[in-house]
Amino acid sequence: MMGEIALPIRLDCLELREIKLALKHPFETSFGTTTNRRVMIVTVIDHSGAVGYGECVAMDGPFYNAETIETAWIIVTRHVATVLAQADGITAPQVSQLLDPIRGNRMATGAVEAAIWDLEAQLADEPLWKHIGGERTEVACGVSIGIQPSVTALLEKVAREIERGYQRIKIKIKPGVDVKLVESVRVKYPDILLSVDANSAYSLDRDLATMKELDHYGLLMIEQPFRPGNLLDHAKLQREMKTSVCLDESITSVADASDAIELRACKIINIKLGRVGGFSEAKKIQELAIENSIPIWCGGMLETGIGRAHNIALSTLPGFTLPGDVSASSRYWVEDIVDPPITVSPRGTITAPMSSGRGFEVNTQRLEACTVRRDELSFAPVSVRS
Ligand code: OSB
Ligand code: MG
Repeated sequence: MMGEIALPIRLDCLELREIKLALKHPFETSFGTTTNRRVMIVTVIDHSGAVGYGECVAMDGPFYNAETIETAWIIVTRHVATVLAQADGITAPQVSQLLDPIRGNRMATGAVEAAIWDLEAQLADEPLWKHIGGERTEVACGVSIGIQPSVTALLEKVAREIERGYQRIKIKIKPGVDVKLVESVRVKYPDILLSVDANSAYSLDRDLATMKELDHYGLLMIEQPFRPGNLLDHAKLQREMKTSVCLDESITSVADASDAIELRACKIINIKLGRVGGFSEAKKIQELAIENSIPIWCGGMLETGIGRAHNIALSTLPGFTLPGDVSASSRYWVEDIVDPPITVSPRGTITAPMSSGRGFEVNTQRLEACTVRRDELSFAPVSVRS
């Protein structure tokens, strides 16, 4: 914060809501298809009435990682709230330390942490991206394209995203739906930055031959081929491949990143704010990656504008040199819950906002309209409750 010492934030209340938004198109990965996105939104409100927003990226089922929107709801209402109620004033950098005794459940704790950073940036009257130490004013954008019903459908999608200026195309793969897709995209586009994401669907024993075939297409990276705990197999694979292995699901903390780097299990790291528990942990991974010359990029989880705004802030940090899965609201939503929606320039970039906090206003009417469940946790002493 430009050398200033942040005043402790005194939280008045924390509001949780579940919203339900229909995706424009179903999004298929190796672990399933998402048609409606159920999202837990966290609102933190301080004594002055300032409001910070966070988005929990946990999905409907425990198939990307172990968390779900239900587990996140319980963790926040039962455990995060207890910790916050006991804290007598907090600063954003302290939140991850305070929540550290909560094992795992980082998407739950990370949503609250990010909301408090947003709130603190507003109180400091500076953009969130500057508040976390970001430097880049323009963020490079890539797209993640779900598994398509046919090669023709995939090629059409790829063509459209390239026309829009996106700087990197990532396609989802799963066993049996992989080499042919990559080959057809590569033949048509010999020079684009192209990568694949397997979401843990392969194994070294069974699929080394397929991995070696994928190695012939000049891919920028192959993201998370094996199961999250399987660092050793990723290291064995990386030894056999020219293509960089990138880890997503395997990296839940700076300790995981450190192990992966030491084992040479990857050459690239995808940092997702929610998966690692918020900005403080994400920054630790970012710093470690820079020390070890590991390129990093910001991953996405089909976020609404709130999560997207946080991802944009994260992407402004040094070291985020590869295009992220940070794309326009309109790729997923007919109408986003931020106003104006997030847009991408014809160069495939997003400009970091100059207004204070997350920089994208939440459309509260729209938010209300898609809310299906809510809870409010008050931290104010009983005597001042209205
Ligand atoms: O592995 O990066 C992933 C979406 C849901 C769950 C996991 C992943 C993804 C994506 C979409 O690839 C990225 C985006 O939000 O655009
Ligand atoms: Mg991924």
